[in-house]
Amino acid sequence: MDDKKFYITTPIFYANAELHLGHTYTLVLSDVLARYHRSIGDATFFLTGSDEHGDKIVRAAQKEGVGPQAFVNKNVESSKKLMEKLEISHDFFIRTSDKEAHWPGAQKLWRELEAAGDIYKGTYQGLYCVGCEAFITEKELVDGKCPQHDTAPEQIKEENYFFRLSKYADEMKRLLESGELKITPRTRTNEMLALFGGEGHENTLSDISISRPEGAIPWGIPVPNDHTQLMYVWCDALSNYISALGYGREDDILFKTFWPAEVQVLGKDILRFHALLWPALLLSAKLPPPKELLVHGFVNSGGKKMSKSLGNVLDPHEFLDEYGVDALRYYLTREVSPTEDWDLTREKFKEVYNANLANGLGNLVSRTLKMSEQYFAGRVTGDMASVPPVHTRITEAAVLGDLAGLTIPYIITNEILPRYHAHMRAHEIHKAADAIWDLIGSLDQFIADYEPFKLVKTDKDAAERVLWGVLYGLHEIAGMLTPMMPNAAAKINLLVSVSPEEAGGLVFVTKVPESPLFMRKE
Ligand code: ME8
Repeated sequence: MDDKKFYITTPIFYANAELHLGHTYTLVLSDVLARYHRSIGDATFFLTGSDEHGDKIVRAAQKEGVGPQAFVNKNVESSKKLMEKLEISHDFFIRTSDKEAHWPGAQKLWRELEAAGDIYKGTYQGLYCVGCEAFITEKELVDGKCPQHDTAPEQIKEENYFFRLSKYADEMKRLLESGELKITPRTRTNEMLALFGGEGHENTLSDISISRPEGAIPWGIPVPNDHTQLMYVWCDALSNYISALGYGREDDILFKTFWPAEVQVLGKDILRFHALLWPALLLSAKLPPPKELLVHGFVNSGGKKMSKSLGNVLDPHEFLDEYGVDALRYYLTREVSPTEDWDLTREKFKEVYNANLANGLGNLVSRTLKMSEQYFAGRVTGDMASVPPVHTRITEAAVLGDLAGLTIPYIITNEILPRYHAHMRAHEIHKAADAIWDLIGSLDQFIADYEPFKLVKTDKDAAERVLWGVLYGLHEIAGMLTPMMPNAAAKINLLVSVSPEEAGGLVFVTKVPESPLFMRKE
């Protein structure tokens, strides 16, 4: 990975309804990575946005009895509000209906494909799933329905422009096999490679239709030089990743700086478009493909993919309002595996909140700060060398193993931080978070070993050395928490500030919070 720049994108979400917990997951995962890369000094650009054209939008708008533009405006407004509440730190929000920011790039991409000889006119006859905004084959149907949307596709016959996807089959296969276009997790690469034709047709991809007659979907970007046709919504949508950087506009400095993307985050539902169509469009336009696609699993609800069309969505606002942004970001970062499917229940959320936030982190912060205030008037002086070693073998933090004889600063420097950074760089944010909670466990253990609340009566200096070790740990925890829980991290930093001491040590100046960081939920 190029350490100097970091361009990360989320899919642009359909502006046909409010965002639910599935989208929230993509946003939080991407935001943690963007914030992490900013924190290590990478020039970072984080893009998200909304996909506003196509059948699906037009039909949803009609249902509400408003025009498509007014309809998407309303949904975009609420998406942006949600993102604000979630503390998503995107640098730009691209909208495909934006004629200035997006259309020039989308149309330039089209012209490049044309110039490469990769666009031709043909007739499409077959099935179309409006939910997917994609042509679908008989083979893919389950009981005559699209398995993702549980709806029957429509039969259509139209005159369209086609893109010569077949021409890029060899090169695409090479990109995937060599890892030049990396897909995380690796198993998804194999899934994509399996799509390159069947037996006896080893290296084929079929050409695909990339426009629709204006009459069929009267809401989209006109094909350059043929206004009877509109760009197919996926072709329009995928180009957002470069149009947002200024591709096709006069000022394309961001494009020149940031493309290709280091990571494009997406759910497994739209991998094909990103692993096959998108790189082929880029190759045709003589642009490099993204470096990595980070593909996550589904958030399920009642055992099925959470989705607007299935009507089983959980509203992120519910969790934000009841537990706060830190708790939701915590859950999405640490309690789920990015590559698998998972089911969210309110019970599990509460249980984890109480165990790891109200008790784990919250309790450690509050008792440490109380001791600091009570015994040392909120000023604890010390240095790394004087922190005593952990006594007990830490059995709970299995990954850390036997820590007896090691000091907290040693454990942080040699165990916790290297693990944290390695996992963040590998986009394993749940494992990076585990490293933080292992440290929380170690600090709890360290307090249990020395009982500073008793020690202070017999040896105040020794108690100060112990407390200094815990505060040092909390300070490091705040640093590591910043990408995943920026708000909680900022609060801890306000409560535990550092000022250098002349003797080469550090003084932790602490305050007792007015209310607990995480109130226990009964
Ligand atoms: O597909 N679990 O938009 P979309 C996890 N506009 N992630 C989920 C999810 C779930 N249950 N539901 C949605 C589109 N997502 C196109 C994308 S990009 C050029 C165009 C997340 O609103 C996940 O990231 O249907 C998934 O890939 C994306 O939202 C689909 O959002």
